[in-house]
Amino acid sequence: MGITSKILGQRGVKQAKDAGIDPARVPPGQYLTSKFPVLTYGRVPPADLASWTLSVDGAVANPFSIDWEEFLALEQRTQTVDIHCVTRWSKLDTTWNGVPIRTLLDRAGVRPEGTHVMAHCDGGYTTNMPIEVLDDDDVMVAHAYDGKPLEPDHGYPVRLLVPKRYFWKSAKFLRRLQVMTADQQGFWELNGYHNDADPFKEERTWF
Ligand SMILES: Nc1nc2c(c(=O)[nH]1)N[C@H]1C(S)=C(S)[C@@H](COP(=O)(O)O)O[C@H]1N2
Ligand SMILES: [Mo]
Repeated sequence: MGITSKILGQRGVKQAKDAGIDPARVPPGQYLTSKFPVLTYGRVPPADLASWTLSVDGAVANPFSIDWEEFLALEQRTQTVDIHCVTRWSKLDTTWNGVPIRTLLDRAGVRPEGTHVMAHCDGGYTTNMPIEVLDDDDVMVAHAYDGKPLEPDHGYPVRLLVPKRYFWKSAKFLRRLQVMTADQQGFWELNGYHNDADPFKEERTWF
């Protein structure tokens, strides 16, 4: 852990203690914020629900593509989770509505050789993760935050939500999940961010 992390890590822990929150919820080097900072590379892509589709393809038995109505007709869930950005802010108890990832993965039927996933977004952003990171209880494709549709800046109409990883893995403007038979790196992973991105292991960058 670097010196910056030591200082900032203490800040987050102190904030948690002062607020009566379990400091173990704050990963090393993070501070707590009640704001919701925006981090988008490039412009927010325009969204058109009439032509929008979400696809799951690649190493799956039943590749599919669903439109907005079909997406909303799937099993929905509400969950409250902590999120952690590599730029050092963490936000506790954020509440999201969306479709559990397992509903989508079960429908697609991931084949045994499917080991990794690339998330593709409107605007060209990508991010990768092992299938077992995606295939988790708390991962969802979210369309609402705090009971309201996602704001354009935060990924409207849908974003991936992967709470156990730094927030760059939570792809905004999500359009496609490509199941792959080997790992490939996404946008920030190619540009120096850590492939695994576990905030509690402080996997920020690979250099
Ligand atoms: N499509 C897309 N998704 C993205 C990004 C992006 O630039 N484009 N930025 C990532 C990064 S680096 C972070 S920290 C979070 C920020 O999400 P927020 O703007 O809702 O806080 O989105 C992630 N998902
Ligand atoms: Mo980020």
